Amino acid sequence: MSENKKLIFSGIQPTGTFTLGNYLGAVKNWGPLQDEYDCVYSIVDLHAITVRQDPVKLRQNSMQAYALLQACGLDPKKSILFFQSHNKCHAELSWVLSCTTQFGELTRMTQFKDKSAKHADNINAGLFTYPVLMAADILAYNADLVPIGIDQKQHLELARNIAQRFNQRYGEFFTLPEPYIPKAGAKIMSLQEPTKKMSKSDENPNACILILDDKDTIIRKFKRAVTDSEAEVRYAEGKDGINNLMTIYSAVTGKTMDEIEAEFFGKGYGDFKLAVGEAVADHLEPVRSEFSRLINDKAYLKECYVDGAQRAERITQRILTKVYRKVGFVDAK
Ligand code: ATP
Ligand code: LTN
Repeated sequence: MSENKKLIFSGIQPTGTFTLGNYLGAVKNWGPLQDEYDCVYSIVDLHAITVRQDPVKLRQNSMQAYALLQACGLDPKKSILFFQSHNKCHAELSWVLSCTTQFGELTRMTQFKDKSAKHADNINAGLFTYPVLMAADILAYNADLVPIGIDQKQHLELARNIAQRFNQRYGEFFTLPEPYIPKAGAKIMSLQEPTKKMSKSDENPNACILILDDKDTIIRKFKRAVTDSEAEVRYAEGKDGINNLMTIYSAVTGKTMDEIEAEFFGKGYGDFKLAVGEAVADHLEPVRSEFSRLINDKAYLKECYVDGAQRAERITQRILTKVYRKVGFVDAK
């Protein structure tokens, strides 16, 4: 890590295969940042257990997510790629920060409201304090920028508030992190209910494209995507399904909305859906083939994540030691 480059931190939960939403809203944008910034990317397994996870599946999903990061263009030599649970500083800092976070702030988090409605039989304390751990992830590195989809903006604002409050109480210390939200693809919607965000944990398999789906599956899911009763490929209010498909097509082809409208002028939704399906499948093909190569090389992956965790801990231990001193704990050494 260099002194003069800005630092980026982001994380993704190992709660299942990444969706096209995770990819376009987050992971796809992480690779191109690697040259300009010092980047730290984490598989946030501590966050994943805020909803019930089967231990065997969690371990599989975690290895899959780690391989997927690399398949999506992240280079373990350029960036730090690691599992959150392998660096103890995240959980330790989280405790300190939880003591500068107010109950009222956490009750306002929309993700907490959504997830506690969805998992009414398991509204655990971790689900409630989830955003404090996320703040710790970011502040443990004094990160400058945090690339995320739009749904995480509220959590990032909370992280800034926590940092500010800590700085007021103990003296200037934490950098206030800025969100980095992509212009196209910051919120990809469900293919079945286009007013809801596409999510890994959606029960309806037709609602989301998984980045490891094969070409036929991708095309079939797009064919079934919910649209409207018109037949015009046009970006407009009330056309949530079509707007979403146009956003996806634009994000994978680089075409503007005007260009897309011109390309499909006079054609029906069937042609458009097929074109979106083919463009997405072709775009994801290199990710899929790189993933199948990597996932079979467990020894290599282990080498990468062990090294990643050591490098991550080296940064955060220095910061955590200073935090402990500021708070008033007696030096351990
Ligand atoms: P879960 O369904 O398990 O809560 P998720 O699919 O929402 O998970 P996360 O691991 O919480 O995914 O998010 C990883 C990153 O992907 C975050 O930066 C988040 O903002 C982004 N992201 C998630 N869903 C979408 C989406 N539909 N569109 C754009 N970005 C998204
Ligand atoms: N809460 C995020 C995942 C996450 C994260 C982070 C993102 C955990 N820690 C730190 C950015 C920075 C989510 O996507 N649900």
